[in-house]
Amino acid sequence: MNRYFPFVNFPLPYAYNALEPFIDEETMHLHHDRHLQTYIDNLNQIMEENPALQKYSLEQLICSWRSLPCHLQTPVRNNAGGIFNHRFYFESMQEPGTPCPAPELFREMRRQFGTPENFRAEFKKAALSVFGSGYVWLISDRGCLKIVTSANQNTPVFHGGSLLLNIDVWEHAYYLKHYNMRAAYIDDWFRVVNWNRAEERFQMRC
Ligand code: MN3
Repeated sequence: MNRYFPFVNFPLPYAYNALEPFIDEETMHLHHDRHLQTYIDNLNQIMEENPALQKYSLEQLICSWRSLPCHLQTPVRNNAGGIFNHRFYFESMQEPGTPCPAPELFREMRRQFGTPENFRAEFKKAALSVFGSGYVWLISDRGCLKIVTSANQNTPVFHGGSLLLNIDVWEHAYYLKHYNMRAAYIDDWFRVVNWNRAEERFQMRC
């Protein structure tokens, strides 16, 4: 992923219809080509108008938005987070049925949650608990798995490889196919999770 200005909307790592029938092609077009593109366009415009920001990476902008001038804090946080969170979300999915071994992550999951099914239930509960728009994340805090939520386009403060997985629960992520049934979307999302990608992140953790 490109981490510095100018930010580019790279193609998805799979076809738009690759996640069918769980996540539909039209949603993927709108989500990637319009929603993510808007965050990229907005952040590029902010960076063009404020060249002093151009030396910062996307991650640095997300971690240090509080140190920016007041009028830039919210737009930088929203748009930098919108890019990072969406890239992370799209990279965390794959064509259903693709083998995706994650032995270390599942071993830790069993240790902490008992079974993968218990983990899924906890994660789903958290995803249903997000009021309005936001994300749910699986993070590794010094090797300890935690489920955390974030509002809007906020990104949990992270250190290196500690973010493992996220689900976008903004309505635009599921409304065309699942209408207002977020629970059905969460169940379908579990069918397309790229656990192998989460395992790679888990092994890179700090
Ligand atoms: Mn989204």
